[in-house]
Parts: sequence; structure tokens; C-alpha cells
Amino acid sequence: MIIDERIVSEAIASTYFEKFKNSLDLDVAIVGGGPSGLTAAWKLASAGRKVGLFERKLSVGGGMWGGGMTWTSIVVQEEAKGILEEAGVAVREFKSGYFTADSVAATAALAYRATSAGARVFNCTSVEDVVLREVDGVKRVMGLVVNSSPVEMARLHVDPLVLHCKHAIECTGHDVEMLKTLVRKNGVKLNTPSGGIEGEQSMWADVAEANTVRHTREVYPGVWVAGMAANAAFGSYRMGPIFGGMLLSGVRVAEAIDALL
Ligand code: 48H
Ligand code: FE2
Repeated sequence: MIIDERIVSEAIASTYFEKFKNSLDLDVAIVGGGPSGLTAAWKLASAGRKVGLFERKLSVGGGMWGGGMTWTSIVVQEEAKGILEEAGVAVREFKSGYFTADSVAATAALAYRATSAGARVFNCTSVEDVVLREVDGVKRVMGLVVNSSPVEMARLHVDPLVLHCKHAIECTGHDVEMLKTLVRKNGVKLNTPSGGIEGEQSMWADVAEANTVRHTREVYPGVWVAGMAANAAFGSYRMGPIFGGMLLSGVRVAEAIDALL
């Protein structure tokens, strides 16, 4: 076979822009591709939903690749080990109830499950704003405003593109970026105790893990929080490199949204 470089370029441009064009009306738009976002994408796409996941960095995976302090091993508890096993990851019991997995294998497996289930992943794409609409006196988030991450990093003045979604999931981790933007620009009240972002507290793994799942919910019409963002939104603790809560939160948000669609 003689390779024609122009066909290689045409293939990339055509397939990428087809993927983008087909993602202008999503059932669910996920902001951030860490463990919670990837798990939500995997589960929603497996349920047949049209899912787009937008990740600022070149690689999805967020804080999962590095395990604890760059030591590439993660821990999950009994309740979450089945999610990793279902993704095809080898899990080993360390002490009763504590299971370990290779963090690179776990991250790669979640990314593979999400994409092979049909979730469209847009890496190198930053969510810089949301689409807000008022219908019958009720405001709702109806989409995302996205830009190329290199544009954001170089601080170029380039306008973004926009897509619509029925539900958006805030999976941006510690920084709760999308919610911060929503509150800062629009002064809206969230479904949190204070109506604002409560902020993350210090380490208390046991309570934090339970709260991550408990706080996984719709925090504003059209916007759900999952993973570390649920902790930050509702003012709970951090938990360090135990990742069960992130996985369970991803499953929970997917099931809750799927039930509404
Ligand atoms: C596009 C964005 C934007 C944006 C951010 O931090 P993550 O891994 O998030 P989770 O919640 O799935 O997992 C949290 C976990 O990794 C963790 O930090 C834990 C368990 N910490 C415990 C502790 O004590 O510290 O991933 C978030 C992703 C990242 O990849 C960001 O690049 C991405 O979201 N992101 N993508 N547009 N505006 N903001
Ligand atoms: Fe973290």
C-alpha cells in the first residue's frame, strides 16, 4: 500500500468533526474526565444515552493516574471493588475490606469502557461557561460553552463554541469550576445549605467517602455534582487516594440521570 498523507489528514478531520457535529445536542454533558466523570460516562453510554465528556487536559483520568503521592496504586473499599472488576481491572485484597489496584490499569480501563460504550470524549477541551435559559420563570442550565485548551492556556482572544445538553455533570474535582462560574456570573442560588459553594474541608476519609455518594445530586436545575466536586459543593471532607467514593458517585449520578431521561 502507498500511503497518501492527505488521506490521513482528511480521515482525522472528517471523523473528528463528525463526532463534534453529532454532539451538539447531548443527553448528558460531563465536565471533567477524572474517575467520577469517566465512570458516569461509561454507565450512561452503556444505558444508550448520548454522552459527551469534555476534558481540559490531553489525557483523561484526572487525579487517578498518580495513585497516592505518585505511587501508582489505588485503594478501594469493599462496596466499590465490583465496579473496577466490571471494568476489567485486577483487584487484590490487602487487608479485610481494603482492595488495591494498579492506578494506571484502573484509569486506562475506565477510559476504555467509557469510549467503547459510545461516550464521545473531547480532550484538550475546556468548559469555560454554561448556557442558561429561563423557561416559565425557572432558570436552567441547557448546555456548555467550550473552547480549545491551548487557546485557554495561551490566553488567546478566541471565541468558544456551544452545545446543548439535557443534563450537565460537574466532575471537575476539587476546583468545582463549572459551579464557580455559574455562581460568579449569574449570582444564582444552589441547592446547598447556604445556597453557595460550601467548600472542601480537611482529611476525614470515612465520612468523606460516604458523603461523596450522598452529595451526588442535582445542585441547580440541569447541573449535577459528582466525585470530589460533590464534596466541595456540599462542604465535606477530603479522603486521599481511596477512590471507591469517586466510582460509586459516578454510578449514582448515571443511574439518577438515566431514570429521568
Ligand atoms: C474541562 C476540566 C475543567 C474544565 C477541570 O480531579 P479529578 O480526578 O476529579 P474526580 O472528582 O473524578 O476525582 C477526584 C480524585 O482524582 C481526587 O482528587 C481525590 C480522590 N482526592 C482526594 C484528596 O484528598 O485529594 O478530575 C477532574 C478533571 C481533571 O482531569 C481536570 O483537568 C478536568 O476535570 N477539568 N475539564 N473543563 N473547566 N476543570
Ligand atoms: Fe485529590
